[in-house]
Amino acid sequence: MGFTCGIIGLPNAGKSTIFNALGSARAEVANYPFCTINSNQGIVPVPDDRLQKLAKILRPEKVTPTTLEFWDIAGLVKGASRGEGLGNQFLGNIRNVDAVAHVVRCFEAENVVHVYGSVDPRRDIEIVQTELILADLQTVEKRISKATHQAKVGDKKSSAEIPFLKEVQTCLSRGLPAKGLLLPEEGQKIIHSLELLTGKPLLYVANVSEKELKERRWVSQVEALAAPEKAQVVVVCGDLEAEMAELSEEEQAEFLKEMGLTESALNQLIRVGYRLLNLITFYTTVGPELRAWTVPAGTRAPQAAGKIHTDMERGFIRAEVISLDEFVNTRSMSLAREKGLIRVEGKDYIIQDGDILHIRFHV
Ligand SMILES: Nc1nc2c(ncn2[C@@H]2O[C@H](COP(=O)(O)OP(=O)(O)O)[C@@H](O)[C@H]2O)c(=O)[nH]1
Ligand SMILES: [Mg+2]
Repeated sequence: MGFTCGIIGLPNAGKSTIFNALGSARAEVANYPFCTINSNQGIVPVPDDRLQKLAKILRPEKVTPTTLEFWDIAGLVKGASRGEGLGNQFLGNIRNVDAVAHVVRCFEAENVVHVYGSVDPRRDIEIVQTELILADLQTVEKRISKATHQAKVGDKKSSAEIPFLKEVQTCLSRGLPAKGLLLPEEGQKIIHSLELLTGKPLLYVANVSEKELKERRWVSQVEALAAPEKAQVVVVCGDLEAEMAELSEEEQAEFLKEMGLTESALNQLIRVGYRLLNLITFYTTVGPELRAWTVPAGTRAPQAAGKIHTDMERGFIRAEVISLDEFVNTRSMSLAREKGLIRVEGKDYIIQDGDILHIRFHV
């Protein structure tokens, strides 16, 4: 199962430009190509300093990073929640992603029309958010009427749901996203089952010109709107990143140095997107391959083993675990073993970010 981040925003915000340029973000993870599933779905390697550190010590034949999938979701305009433009297709696609990257236009360009006439991040964000909220309101209201009907014929579960649903309805009618709502676990579960668009983790991508990169006139507007939602803002210079995508790896590094940057904004976007999903990374070093794997925080050892191979979950015996930091300090597995740094963990062990695992299993 892959984790997906949907790129949304108004037309001509630079979504496709950023999506296409994501292919160049492989700079830090050599030899792992951007893989296009189709024109608007692509898989990118997640930049990972720790993996590079491990590779330097272990010198494996092959290094495989973990990946994140991006979707370039087209078609949001005012009225999308009522099916305007590509509204229905848009809503269907965004329902299927795990997190959302909202691209906001913060660049002026005479040759690129703005559907609403001018650069105005505040207005643009509001338009997009309003459509998402309206779509969610429809979802909740449908569920309320269904639950009310079932409660009338004596369904206790449905009548218990109604107060929570009403709370979500009130929140959305006030123009607020569902994810800000604090409900008890029972309520959270109901919300989760509704798959609300405004319940998904979200980050903003401010697509800027080189001029705006220095001035931050519009970026500061995006930041001001993001702050109360505790959402991250990644500043990307879309056309610059697209130019960079054409360069070789060495040229890219040189280019970044000239700009006074340490990494491409797209790498940052991938990193932030990954963090947003509440995922952790563990590593395996079996045979010639060093590999990073992704699981949701809170995953237990057998299920993590199941990511590698279903047989490993079924026949799970135990996991031998060392944290990446401890391994990097010792620099050798056999030395780590001698020092007793490798722990033996059972099926209830919860995987920690940065664990290096060796799974023992029956075949
Ligand atoms: N000047 C400038 N143009 C950009 C930038 N990002 C995208 N564009 C241009 O804006 C137009 C629309 O971009 P596109 O990525 O197709 O927007 P989308 O509709 O959101 O997918 C294209 O002609 C891009 O070349 C940018 O940062 N600066
Ligand atoms: Mg596009």
